[in-house]
Amino acid sequence: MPPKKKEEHTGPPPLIGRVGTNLKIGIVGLPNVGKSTFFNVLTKSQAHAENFPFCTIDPNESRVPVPDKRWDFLVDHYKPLSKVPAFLNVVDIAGLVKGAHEGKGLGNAFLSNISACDAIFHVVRCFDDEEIVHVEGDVNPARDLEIIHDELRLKDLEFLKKQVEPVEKTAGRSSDKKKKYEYDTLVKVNNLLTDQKLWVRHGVWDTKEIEILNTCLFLTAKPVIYLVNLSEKDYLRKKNKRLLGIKEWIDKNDPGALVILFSGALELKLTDMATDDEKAAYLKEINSTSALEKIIVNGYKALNLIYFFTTGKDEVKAWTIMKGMKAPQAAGKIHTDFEKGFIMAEVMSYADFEEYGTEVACKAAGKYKQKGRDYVVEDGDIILFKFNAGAGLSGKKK
Ligand SMILES: Nc1nc2c(ncn2[C@@H]2O[C@H](COP(=O)(O)OP(=O)(O)OP(=O)(O)O)[C@@H](O)[C@H]2O)c(=O)[nH]1
Ligand SMILES: [Mg+2]
Repeated sequence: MPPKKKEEHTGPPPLIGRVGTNLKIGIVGLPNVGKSTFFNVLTKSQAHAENFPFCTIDPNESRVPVPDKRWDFLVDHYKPLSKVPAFLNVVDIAGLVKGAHEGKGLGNAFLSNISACDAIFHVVRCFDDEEIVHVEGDVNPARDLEIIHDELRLKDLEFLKKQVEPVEKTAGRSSDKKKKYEYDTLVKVNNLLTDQKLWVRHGVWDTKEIEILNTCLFLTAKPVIYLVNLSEKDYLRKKNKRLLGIKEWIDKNDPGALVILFSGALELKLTDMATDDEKAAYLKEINSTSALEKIIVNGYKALNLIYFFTTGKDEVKAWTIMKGMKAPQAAGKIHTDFEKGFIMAEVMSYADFEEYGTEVACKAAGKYKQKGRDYVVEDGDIILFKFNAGAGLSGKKK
């Protein structure tokens, strides 16, 4: 079992992974498990989804609005001309088979597609259907989880070897402490992946080690959300004889990971319905809900992204930023001038706005706060930036 992570930092922990706000989550799994079908219902796209393994070759990329009742409330309140929610970028990737790290199936091409993503939706088949070919011959989700888990680990090991060789040659002789530290970190990665058969994400790393990891962007450093694809019937009753095996596998190999049950068949049926009313009536009839909202919201969170709002009659917009970003950098998402000329951020929390009903009422209650350069923006903040628009002019922008 992976060791518990120990807290080594007083501030927010450094993040493993790419820095940026245009991050993506990739859909990964064995061939023919319903990845493209899921991608299509999620992003309302039309990627090829057929009953043969390796139907997908080139990755399909799309984005889906992040559902949020707070954004709905603000839109309803301001009735703006333009409405822009936050988006989750999703990539549908080719299926992966045992031995892919050695080039089996579509092999390495698709592994580099995973490398270009920042988190993983791991789709595992738990539905029975004689018609739908399973590359391993039968439905066994715990085995399939292990195959994917292992392939990504083995691919990282192969990549690691290439990284270690040049460093190994110089680290021993060099007095360069940085090189030595890099070498030690890579050896630690090697031990974790080989001896303990764990993922990089399960290691305990200090800030300096994370800096080194972030130059490598290992596949096994990426956060994973497990999506279990059930038949409609099993999804409704939340039962399937293989769910226990999945739970045991997760508890052993990725304890605490988020597992979401969904039904590709049900989601497809809902997507094919002509109107929202028809959908709502069907969901009422079967006394269930779609799993897509939960999947999107958690996919976005897995990328370590949050958003703040700018509001007004012209526009209500959610601006994606990385967790932990400070006010000037957040302002820079709107325009680089906002960051350069940053004076202050006037901030209301969404909860206060909802409670007091208007900006004026928030001000009267002391809930409208002026924040400086060191303010760490929180998810759902409603912000008005004040900035110096050059040549001594002062400007502000919602
Ligand atoms: N019964 C059932 N069939 C499904 C479900 N999801 C997908 N399928 C079918 O399974 C076949 C494969 O689906 P895809 O979505 O193309 O699978 P994929 O994982 O993208 O496959 P590759 O691109 O080959 O890796 C298609 O014939 C789908 O109609 C499901 O939830 N239930
Ligand atoms: Mg596909």
